[in-house]
Amino acid sequence: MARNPVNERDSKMTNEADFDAVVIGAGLSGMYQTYRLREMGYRVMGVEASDNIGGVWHHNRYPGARIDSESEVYGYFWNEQLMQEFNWSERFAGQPEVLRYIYRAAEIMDIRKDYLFNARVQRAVFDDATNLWTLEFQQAGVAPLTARFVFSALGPLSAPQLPDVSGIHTFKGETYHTALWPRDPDGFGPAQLDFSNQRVAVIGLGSSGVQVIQEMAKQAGHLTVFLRSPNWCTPLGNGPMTAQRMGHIKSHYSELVAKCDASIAGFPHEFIPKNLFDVPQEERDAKLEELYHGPGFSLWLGAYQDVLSDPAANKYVSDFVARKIRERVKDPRIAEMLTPKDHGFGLKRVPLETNYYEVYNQANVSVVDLNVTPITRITPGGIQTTDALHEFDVIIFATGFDAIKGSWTRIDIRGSGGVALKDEWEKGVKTYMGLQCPGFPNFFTLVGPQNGATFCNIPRCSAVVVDWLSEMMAHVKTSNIHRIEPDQTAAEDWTLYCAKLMDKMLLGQTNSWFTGINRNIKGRDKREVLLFVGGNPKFRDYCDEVRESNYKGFILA
Ligand code: NA7
Repeated sequence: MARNPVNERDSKMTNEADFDAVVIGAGLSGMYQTYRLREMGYRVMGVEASDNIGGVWHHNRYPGARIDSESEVYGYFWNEQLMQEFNWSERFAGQPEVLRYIYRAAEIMDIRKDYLFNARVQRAVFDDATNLWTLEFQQAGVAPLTARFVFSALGPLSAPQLPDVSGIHTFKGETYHTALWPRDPDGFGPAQLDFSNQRVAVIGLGSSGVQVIQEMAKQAGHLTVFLRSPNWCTPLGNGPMTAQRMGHIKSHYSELVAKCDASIAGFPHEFIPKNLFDVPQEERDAKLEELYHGPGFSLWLGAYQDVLSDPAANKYVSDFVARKIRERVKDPRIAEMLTPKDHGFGLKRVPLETNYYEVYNQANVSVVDLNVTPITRITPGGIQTTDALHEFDVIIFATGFDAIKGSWTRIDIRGSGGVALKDEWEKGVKTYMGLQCPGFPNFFTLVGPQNGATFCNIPRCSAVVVDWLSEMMAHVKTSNIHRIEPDQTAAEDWTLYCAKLMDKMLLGQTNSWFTGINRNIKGRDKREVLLFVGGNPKFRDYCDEVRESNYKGFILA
């Protein structure tokens, strides 16, 4: 049952704010934050743009969508009941199963009643006189509300981005964006669409593109892949989750949690504490082979410690994966097209795949190299490139997101003195711990730019953030604090720290959504410091230090 803000407001007329806190977003982070605040006795309300919970798993229902982290480490480690009760059916769960897990988690937290759905925040304005935020919504029927604290759990990958190509609306066939896929009205997955005998185009070769291509190659009459920047993809290693394996996981959860917590990115993979060239060639080649066939991010996050920082070690692994591509793709011309030239292995998000490269050996699959013949426009019949009109029934845009910043900059957020967050971020993102921006009191970003959870297994690492913020909110309650904002210098130092960490990594010198580059958005052609790449343990240590020093760097009043 959704909440009715009008009634809530009427019943709270004597209070200065409608709510103590409002949480924006009903994804995994937002739901947990709402739950924690409610359990602490705060008057909290969750607001969600969509009509249901689940965040990215509610929207990204394209065929083939699944997690790239081991099922058992994707979720709420804090919820013992859920950990012991839920049985995953695959080692890397598909989107419908992840959403089913989220529904069960919501049931356990009894969280739906705390949310107002179909309420997309359009504007959030801070009032210096009262230290309150007013939220206004896009939907005309949703009344504005006021709250002292805003927890924005918007998700770093939730603002879908179409390609900057003219004519999209003139296309007479069907168009889909992977992150806005039609839903099965009665189930957890996608709507039942029939692609057999259809001529299908896919634009985009990120994680979503790779997953949807694998599936469309099975379903479509003919599939044409429009390739601009291929990625280094490695095998997912999926398979059924046996009852025996699930039982073993359940009886060893504490070890698993400890393993994830000790790792850089919250996954059960750890870098080998040796440099690649310090290991004899035969041994390292055997290790790379083993990791390539290992589950999940084994090769990306479990290889030698210098692979993502030393150019020679990185080239060695890139050459290894390039050989794999050549072995798996029969046509050497296509293998060459699918081999990245603009970045080394692991310097952009590594898509995980299942028979992806073999798809290009199928008779019903062809490739258009946009680096040779770019798209000029979309026409009623299909996609026009510089040399031909390619005709289609369906175009799938796997073109990603306005990543990390976009979910926030698409809302008109006005801080102290009416300053717009968007304008501030255009000058350069500056945050303290990726949790607050100077000039935006009482406004928290949960998995936002420069936060420890953003370059991490998000459900695991965002829970760290939620727990920490909740402890801070306990302090707020006992100390009667009305205003929290970061000190300018603390934010400058944090941003500099993030930049220094990023500089040590080769991915900081690579154009990707990790570094704020988006070729479809004007002005997004310069690299930015959007990630904290120091790793989960370092972030947690920093959080502990700040809490123990009475929240140094924050101004509490
Ligand atoms: P990504 O990783 O941002 O991938 C988007 C892809 O779309 C990428 O290959 C882009 O190529 C391509 N793209 C975007 N615009 C165009 C145009 N105009 N023409 C051709 N190709 C284009 O998004 P995903 O949804 O796959 O994944 C995002 C994250 O979600 C993923 O890492 C997981 O964590 C979940 P480009 O690189 O711009 O040349």
